[in-house]
Amino acid sequence: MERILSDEIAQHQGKQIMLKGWIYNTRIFKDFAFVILRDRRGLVQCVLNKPEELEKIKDVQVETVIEVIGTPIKQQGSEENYELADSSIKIVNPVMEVLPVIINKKILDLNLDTLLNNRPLTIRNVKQQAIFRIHGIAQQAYRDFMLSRDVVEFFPPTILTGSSEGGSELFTVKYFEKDAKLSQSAQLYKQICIGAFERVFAIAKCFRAEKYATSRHLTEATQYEFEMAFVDNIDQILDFLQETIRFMVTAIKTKGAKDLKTLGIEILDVPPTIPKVTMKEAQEIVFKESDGKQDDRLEPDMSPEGERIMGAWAKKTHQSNYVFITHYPKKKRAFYSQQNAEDGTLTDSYDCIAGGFEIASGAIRINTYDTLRQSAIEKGIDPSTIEDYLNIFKYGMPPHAGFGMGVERFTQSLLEAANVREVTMFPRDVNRLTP
Ligand code: AMO
Repeated sequence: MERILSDEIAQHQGKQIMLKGWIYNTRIFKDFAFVILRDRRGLVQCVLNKPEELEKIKDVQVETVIEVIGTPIKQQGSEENYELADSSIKIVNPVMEVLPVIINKKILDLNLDTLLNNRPLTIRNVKQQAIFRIHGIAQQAYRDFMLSRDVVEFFPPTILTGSSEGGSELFTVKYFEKDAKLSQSAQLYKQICIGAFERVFAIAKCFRAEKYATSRHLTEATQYEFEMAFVDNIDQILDFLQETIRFMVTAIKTKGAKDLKTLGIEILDVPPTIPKVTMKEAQEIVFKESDGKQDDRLEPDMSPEGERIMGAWAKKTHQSNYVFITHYPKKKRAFYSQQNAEDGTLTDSYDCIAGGFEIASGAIRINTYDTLRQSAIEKGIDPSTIEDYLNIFKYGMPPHAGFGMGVERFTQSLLEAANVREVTMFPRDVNRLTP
């Protein structure tokens, strides 16, 4: 008999069908029992009333793999819900030990460490599944949007010889007789690629040896990478980022509607124009919005609290989950960021803040060899470690810009998760390398 999925049973009313899945729960009475079966589409109640069937489930535990044959009928008192009547059950693979955590509840009552330590099991929880389906829909939407805009997907390497972002946040790995570095981003490769394709994107892993145990930092993260040629102003690239986000949010609201309902989350539409302010303006807003309590006006960067306040400000004044902040100081941005023409201490750079923290970052890039090489040296990068990248700037690189958006942080902001690890299936951080 062909297997039917849980959300298809209404179409088979009155006919015998087979379901396959896991025992979500059982309720055993004297003459009958309910077995709730979970499959990838949801839950179905199966009614067992033959003594030999009741015997089979006497000692089974939840998460046992089962096959059930029965007849779909409308549940008593319900117009929409169907159950499987007169069911017979086959135990395909019994559970061997008592589960270390209870997962068949709507809301998992576990602290984050327990949730993550038991991830192979806790992903089976219905709400947890919804999170990761949405995470997948977001990535599919990013890819769909990029392809619809004539952007070529490329696949950057992750084992490199040096730094792409500067700083000391690099993992070193033994590479035969040499040491190699794990990629901090696809930055250098996406820039190289625009010389051929003009517009490229990737969904690429990045590794950051950051010892921050914050709610936003992973040591292994993923980025929505993008780079585009013949762009020399911030508005043009931020318009593109705005449309990327809009497309993704719309796709998630449509394709992820069922999962969002399971999670009880309503997502705001992206407004026609995402608010855009310079870093200096943002610091003034933060000062005013906090009644002078948060004063970053003399700081060279946005503080986490400042970002939080900007997120709240965007929501309050523009009904937007997103705000762009532009023109960060040169000393805080990576070597490839173009210096601002009017104020040499600033760069033509930008971040996107969503719901109170940074989810994306980018800049118009330096596109001349000498300036780029000099900028790398000033930031402490040995030019010989990025020679192949630097050399391509001798051979005709157009003005270009791009962005990197955190894949996990995007989902975190969308689902309003307090911690990025909640939306990362198997997170890696300073304290965690398993499961
Ligand atoms: P940046 O270093 O700001 O810029 O990274 C871009 C985005 O990637 C995400 N991200 C992280 N997410 C989780 N844990 C981390 N440790 C982590 N580090 C970064 C963030 C961040 O906004 N090459 C540039 C981008 C560009 O200019 O195109 C870059 O990597 O959401």
